[in-house]
Amino acid sequence: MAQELISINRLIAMEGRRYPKATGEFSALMSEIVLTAKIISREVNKAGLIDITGFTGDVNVQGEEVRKLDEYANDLFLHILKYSGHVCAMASEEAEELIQGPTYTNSGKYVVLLDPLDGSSNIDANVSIGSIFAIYRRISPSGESGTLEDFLQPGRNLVAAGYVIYGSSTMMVYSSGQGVHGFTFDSSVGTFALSHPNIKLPDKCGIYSVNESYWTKWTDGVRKYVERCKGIGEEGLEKPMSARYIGSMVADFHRNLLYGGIFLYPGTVGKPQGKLRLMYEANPMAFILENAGGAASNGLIDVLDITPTELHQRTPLFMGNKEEVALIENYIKQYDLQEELVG
Ligand code: P6P
Repeated sequence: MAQELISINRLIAMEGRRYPKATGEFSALMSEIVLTAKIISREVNKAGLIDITGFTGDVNVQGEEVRKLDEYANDLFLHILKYSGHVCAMASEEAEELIQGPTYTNSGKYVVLLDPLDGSSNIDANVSIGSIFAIYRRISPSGESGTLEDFLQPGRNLVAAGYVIYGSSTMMVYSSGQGVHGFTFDSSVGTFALSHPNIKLPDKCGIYSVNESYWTKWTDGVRKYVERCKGIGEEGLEKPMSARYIGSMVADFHRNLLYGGIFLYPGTVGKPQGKLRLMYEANPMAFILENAGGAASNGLIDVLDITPTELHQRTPLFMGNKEEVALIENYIKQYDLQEELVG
């Protein structure tokens, strides 16, 4: 008998039935995100064939040159979600300010934060890239526009988070706090089919992912930990970990989630908060990891416990196997007295 095809929409509906008061609005919101992912997947997969790669000539809030595909992905996410009626406001890596919808969307129960196309510097090299989303329940009164306070919630409050990886196949990995599930896009039927139910981070951590070109700018604690991974010094592992770094966080994260590994983007002497953004990169990935049995830290505390103060704030990020994250925190406590270097 053919294996039962469980679509992401069906799994989300199944999860929703566990909540007697569920109105179906969350499921409908997720359907809009799924639709957006399908369209972006189509465009990413033909990007080399049409003039949609390369730069637009614009610069985003991060001061990064915007590529045509990430502008396309941003515009599409915002357009589809803006008019869905389920979202009272949105935030995006590509936009300085909050994005509000038309008045009728002021009754939307949720807010969504987006990294519409993470790793976009890799687009022209045909390297896997991804979209990241994070969903909070609004805290401002229904009927009014969404506010900044709706967004500046600790990651612990997330209702759901997920990412889409546009690679050899397109996958969506998602959690609403009831496990982590992976869906592979089957273009022949136009649906994301459940392919990786209830993903759990493997116990063995055989991979470390970090851009070692920043070695000289790290703190001593971070260097000591990476030396351990490389099998260097008294505390070096007898069997060093494998070094794997794609430079596209969604791709590095996805590989480590399935194979077991530790991802580091530390702060540096010049940039103690590092590069990655808390609200729409670190928090959603931390939420997924904790639901898969892993951990994510800024070097001092769990990422999900950070109280946000700014929409685009950055954070040092150490995420993967719990034991490895705890070890990094211990190295930082032991060697790095200057707390400002670790966020
Ligand atoms: P670096 C891509 O630009 C990104 O935001 C993440 O996807 C990735 O992990 C990181 O930056 C790579 O940064 O400094 O190592 O090139």
